[in-house]
Amino acid sequence: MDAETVETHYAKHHATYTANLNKAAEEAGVADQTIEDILANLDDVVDEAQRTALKNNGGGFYNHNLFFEEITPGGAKEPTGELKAAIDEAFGSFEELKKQMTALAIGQFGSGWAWLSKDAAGKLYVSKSANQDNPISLGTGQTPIFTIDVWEHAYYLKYKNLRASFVENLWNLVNWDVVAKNYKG
Ligand code: MN3
Repeated sequence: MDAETVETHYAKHHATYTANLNKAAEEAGVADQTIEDILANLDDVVDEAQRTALKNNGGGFYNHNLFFEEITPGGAKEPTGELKAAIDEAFGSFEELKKQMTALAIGQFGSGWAWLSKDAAGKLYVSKSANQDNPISLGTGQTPIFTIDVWEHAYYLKYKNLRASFVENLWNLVNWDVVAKNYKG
């Protein structure tokens, strides 16, 4: 991943979502809640414009936190320990997880995300979502532990229209110690 993409994505896009989330949370009276609680309880926000602002900017904040943390340099280059066991149980192998999640990421029509998530029992699932939606705001009962951003701003400066090349390369950047920490979370 090139420096200009990361700089624009983190310091501009992510910063804007964060600022707009803070504003929306103040307006909706939920600024004292965790981001997970805000996204899980969007239905409690009666005002539709406030609810939409929280969903989109709260999702943008949460999703990008996960994304940028998981590509922290260093760490294990592939899943180990309990996480590896859970991946093998759910998908058969790490290669099969990569295959399924890559297909979801490439197949997401328009802007969105691909997800690896866990349920309360630690079982793993893959999914995709549009816009800044995520498994929490969609009410799936799952908690994301790894994600792939397939908005064009995540790859267009370097990869142009080649989303598949970006997704294939992203697997090389993942710090699996961070994902393992998210899994234990
Ligand atoms: Mn993004």
